[in-house]
Amino acid sequence: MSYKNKTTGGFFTGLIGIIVILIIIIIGYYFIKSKSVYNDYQTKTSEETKDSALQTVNVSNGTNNGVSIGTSVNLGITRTFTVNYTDAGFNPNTLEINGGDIVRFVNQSNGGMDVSSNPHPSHTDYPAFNENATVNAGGTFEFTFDQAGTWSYHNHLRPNLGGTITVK
Ligand SMILES: [Cu+2]
Repeated sequence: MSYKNKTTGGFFTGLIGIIVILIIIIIGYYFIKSKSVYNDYQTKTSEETKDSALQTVNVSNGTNNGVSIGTSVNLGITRTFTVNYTDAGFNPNTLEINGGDIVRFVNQSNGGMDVSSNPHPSHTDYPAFNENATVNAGGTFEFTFDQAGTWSYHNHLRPNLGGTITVK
């Protein structure tokens, strides 16, 4: 009697065990599937957010500055360097900057300052950089360096005083 019950019990226990395992597998399958769908959704959503954020930046820069999108992106990291010009010369004498950076030449000398690219007197190395004007003591001249290269310059009024700007 006890032998027969054991056999029956063993059979049903085995069957229930198999059903339980199948249910676990099915639940597990749907759990993993729903998780990957959720991850896809998360990735897609964050990409869309990034896209719209980028568009917002471009549009506002384009509106504010009236310049192309490519240029407006650079404006975010544009730096301004100051070079002081005294009766002793330009300080710092050499400067390394990135394309798009601005250099502000400040005239702290007792005379005029006319920043010009080398060579003197033709100023042909980087004509766009030529100040083509004279600022007196206290005046400033700013230039945005867009062209990569090593640009030497001088004060056209005192050609022996100069410096070099390297644009990466
Ligand atoms: Cu010159």
